[in-house]
Amino acid sequence: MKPEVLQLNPILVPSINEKLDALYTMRRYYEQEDKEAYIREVGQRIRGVITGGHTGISRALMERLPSLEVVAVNGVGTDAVDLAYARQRGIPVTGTFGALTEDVADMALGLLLATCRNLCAVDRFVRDGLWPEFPQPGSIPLARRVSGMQVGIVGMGRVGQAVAKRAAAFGCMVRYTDLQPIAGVGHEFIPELRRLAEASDALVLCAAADKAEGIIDARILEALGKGGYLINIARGRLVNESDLVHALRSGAIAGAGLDVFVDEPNVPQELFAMDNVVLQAHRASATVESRTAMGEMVLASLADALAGRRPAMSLTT
Ligand code: 8YV
Repeated sequence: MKPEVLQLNPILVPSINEKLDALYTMRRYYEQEDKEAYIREVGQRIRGVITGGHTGISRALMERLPSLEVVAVNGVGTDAVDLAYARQRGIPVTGTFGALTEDVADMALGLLLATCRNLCAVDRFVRDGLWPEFPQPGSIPLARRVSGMQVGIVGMGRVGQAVAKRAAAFGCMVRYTDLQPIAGVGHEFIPELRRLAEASDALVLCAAADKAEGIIDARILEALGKGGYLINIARGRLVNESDLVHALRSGAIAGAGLDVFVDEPNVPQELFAMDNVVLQAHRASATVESRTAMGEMVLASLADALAGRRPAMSLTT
């Protein structure tokens, strides 16, 4: 009998789904109308869970899966999983570490460029047929140069380092903060986030959310200043969103490029009318290449755990 695996989020790569279906009895939770009844029906037999980084799994749901042997997160953020509880039960919680680094860093640079150079606002201006109507050069405000900016990276893990590499290639001066200096990183380490914000034209958030919830608030945005930009490709809850809306509205910062939000898929409505804000829908790892590599890592984690081996990407065992 094939092991039963509960899948909390869809995977968009057909080859990965084919492999999952060949190896396991897939229980696609996200397709169920009555999730409660579904867990009553299949919960006892579930040996593996696949979930997304943002979705994670609640402790309450894990408690209803007595045969659970592995939680494979199809992502790198494990902040939505109760790791201490998993550890207590001896359940490996795995991530897809390294699989999405380059794409997430590309998105950070894409958002920085799009925000500073007004790419989306000007795209709308052209599409809406406004250029012939307002052909004067002054109809579109001048943009902000990205090359040579002072870039502050918050969280110098794999993604932070990949962002640093790209920013340096644009001639940017890179500084960073983290819980401690990161070995092998040559950029200047600034322990206090506020000082980093003061020294930066753009802050790029690359930190895990579990130890950093709400760290970007009015005080930090004020330190970033009127000419400053905030880029977030990590987690929405790193930011106090109402402080951010207020800072953008009052001109306390110059703009923001955001891929992630506190209450996805709900985005603060106030941002929709702001041309100095570029919005994405949690898309940083959403390439065929990353999602295929991530899916392969999920498959490897399930295979190891269900064969009684410790998965290489386990954080809890
Ligand atoms: C993914 C993420 O969108 O890696 C993470 O933690 O949030 C994202 O890259 C998500 O995990 C896909 O399911």
